[in-house]
Amino acid sequence: MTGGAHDQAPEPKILGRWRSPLRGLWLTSVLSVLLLVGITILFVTGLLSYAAYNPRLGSINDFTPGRGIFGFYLFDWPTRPPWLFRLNQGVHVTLGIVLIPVILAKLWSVIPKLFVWPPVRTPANALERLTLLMLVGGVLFETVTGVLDIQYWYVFPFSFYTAHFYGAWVTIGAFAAHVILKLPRMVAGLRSRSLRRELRTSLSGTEPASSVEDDELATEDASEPTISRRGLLALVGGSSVALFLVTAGQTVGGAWRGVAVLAPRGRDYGSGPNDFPVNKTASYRHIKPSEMGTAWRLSLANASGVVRSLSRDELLALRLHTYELPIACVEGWSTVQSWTGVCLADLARMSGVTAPGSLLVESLQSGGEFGSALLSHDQVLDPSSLLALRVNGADLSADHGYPARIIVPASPGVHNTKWVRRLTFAGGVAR
Ligand SMILES: Nc1nc2c(c(=O)[nH]1)N[C@H]1C(S)=C(S)[C@@H](COP(=O)(O)O)O[C@H]1N2
Ligand SMILES: [Mo]
Repeated sequence: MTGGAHDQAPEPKILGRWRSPLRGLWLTSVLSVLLLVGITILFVTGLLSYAAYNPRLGSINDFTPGRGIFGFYLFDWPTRPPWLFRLNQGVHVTLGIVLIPVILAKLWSVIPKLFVWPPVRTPANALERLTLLMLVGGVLFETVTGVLDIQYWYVFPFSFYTAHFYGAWVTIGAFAAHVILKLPRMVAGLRSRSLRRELRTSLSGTEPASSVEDDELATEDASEPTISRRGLLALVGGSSVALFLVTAGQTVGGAWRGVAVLAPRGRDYGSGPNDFPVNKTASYRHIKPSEMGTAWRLSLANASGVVRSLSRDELLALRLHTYELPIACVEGWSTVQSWTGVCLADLARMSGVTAPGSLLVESLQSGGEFGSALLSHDQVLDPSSLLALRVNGADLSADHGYPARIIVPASPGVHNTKWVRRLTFAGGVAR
């Protein structure tokens, strides 16, 4: 052992005055367990969300540069059950929001440790500090970009998808290292006090952490408590519940939608069959009324070019099907509606393709995001995948994609392209 470097290391000092008697290993450990479970779920649902875009089909679906090995787990996103993406994304977005008070409380509980001076004392300690920096920075970055995105404040000078994706991998790498380093202490921390007893202890009975917890997280010269541990946990839990109540309505729907005040597209849209959230309106996407009028034609194409051109009336004369299917936006809101239209599989057949592969959907939209999408072979062949013409018994409204839009079960909202102009089916062509 060459303990030299360690022996000469100066005693670490804490900058600033943090004297809460609640701060200690037990409190930090309780908050850590919540984050251990929560962040793991966020990571898994986040990866699934990325897979749901079917990025392997081509750069139209995903423009993340150099995805490389980070795409190792990708698979063809299924079409069943139809609520799969709705559930995944509802959990991802709602949980991300609900965890914000827990993250803040956790940072509060360890803040003296973040301001230890000198910041780096030994090589091992330097590594620990680096993972900590990546973890705290990563969690804050993912939370801030996520919240800004679902509030439609696209203020970042970079692509949200790319940034949130790489941010997630940085965060999870640091998270894994942190868990490996701290798990034994977390378990010890949880054992240092009884949760049941703390939940029965009021302010007058609250003793400083340093009396029980043998750890540098506890303050030596602690001040008198102004809140009990139970009070602090209630404050954090209460904030999380409040956030849940004002967000979850955008996924759960029904009467809840009215209280989803934090969900910008979760509220009411007047009345009538087209009364459900609109992501981007026709005018926002510069779709001219003349383009959606009687001159509109749907082009059916295969590898050798356009083979058929159909008016809306001709489409309405084909065999129509009606299904209850969700639109589930990546930003967390979702809604189930009753769609009527032509099966994509029937249109594939009409395009002359014998064994349909993928499908390129193009809309009237020129420029901006989500004007086109690539659907997989399974998505084309699912019997309830539709080119929808009507919703809830009425014609689609202009904002919901008139004259025709895509509705594919379990797919992310971005792939439910509105104002469709051309469908190009890949696959063998009968001669
Ligand atoms: N052409 C086009 N289609 C589009 C979009 C778009 O911006 N342009 N937005 C997509 C997104 S992100 C979602 S969530 C759904 C929302 O459909 P809605 O506005 O009818 O509710 O439409 C999808 N279809
Ligand atoms: Mo969306």
